[in-house]
Amino acid sequence: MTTQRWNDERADLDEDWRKALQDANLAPLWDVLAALVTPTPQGRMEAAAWSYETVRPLLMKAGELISAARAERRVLILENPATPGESRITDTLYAGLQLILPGEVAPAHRHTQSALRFIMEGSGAFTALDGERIYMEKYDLILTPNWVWHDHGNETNEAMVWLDGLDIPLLKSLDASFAEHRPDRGACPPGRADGDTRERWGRNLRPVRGVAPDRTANPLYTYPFSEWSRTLTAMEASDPPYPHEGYRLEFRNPLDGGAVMSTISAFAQSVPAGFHTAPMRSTDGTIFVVVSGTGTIMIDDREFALSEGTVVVAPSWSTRRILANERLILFSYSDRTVQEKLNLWREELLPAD
Ligand code: 1HN
Repeated sequence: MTTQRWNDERADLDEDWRKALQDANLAPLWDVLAALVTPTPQGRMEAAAWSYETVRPLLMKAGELISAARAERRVLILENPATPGESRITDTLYAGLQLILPGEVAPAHRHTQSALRFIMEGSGAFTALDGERIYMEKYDLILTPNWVWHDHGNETNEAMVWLDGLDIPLLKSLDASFAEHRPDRGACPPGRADGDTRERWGRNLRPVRGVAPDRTANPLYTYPFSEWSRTLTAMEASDPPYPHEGYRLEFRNPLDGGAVMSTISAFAQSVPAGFHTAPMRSTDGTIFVVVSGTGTIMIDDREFALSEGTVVVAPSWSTRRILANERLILFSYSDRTVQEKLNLWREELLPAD
């Protein structure tokens, strides 16, 4: 019989050796391997929801307490309840609600984080991208791809609120954050004519000459609700709802047909009144915003009420089902494009129960 030279206890109990490992910045893999390489995603993120009626008065109070100029951006961060203080709603994404009051300017800056804005309230304030003003209407999607100068202004007489979606936690984990501010702390000087990029890129045309052929960064910054909602309506008129999603569209980059930005995918969706979607899950933790309608989303064993302005986060690999009482229109965003580029994205369509 061979002598057993190893036993688990010795590795666990040899305290001097354990201490020497620590001092040398070493650690045994076998202690942690099972937790590192899990058979399925075992993230720490929780499903959560924020109703607009809860958030709005707290945001308006922030409007009394601090100016947009002083705050740089007057935003309440939607924090995943599992990770307070980490400015993340999923492992890779950030969400916040931003308020800009009449007469205010949020000064220009640029950064390597990519941002989207989804307008929740108000009409006619603008975000300027490299000095080009883009006027905002409710439920428009507006992009700020990385390293584009941007400032916001409100020359109307009503408050304007939008959801900011950024890839902040992803860039933090890559440690690839750079940012610059205008020395005068003001807005960018006027650039292209107001709305110019939409005129150029929003009509399914591209110039034959004058744009480098290897350019793939999305030149289109705006996806107005008045247009994207019509595509959903057209689909509803002639196609049956898809069992797992109702009707779902991806906002796309007109140059390559891909995701709107290099790190964030964005979607529009509708679920007809009375429809229950079949359960599904995917590896892209997703943030949903209710545009209109009422219903319920079930995420694993939890249930959240949906009404206009509700924001919900469904973590990676959580099973989700949507029940529409009245026809629901939803906006959503996730890191799906990142996972697809890395050959990591998976989904599972489960049978209706
Ligand atoms: C940012 O640039 C904006 O431009 C909003 O409105 C929120 C959160 C973190 C980092 C940059 C904006 C942000 C942000």
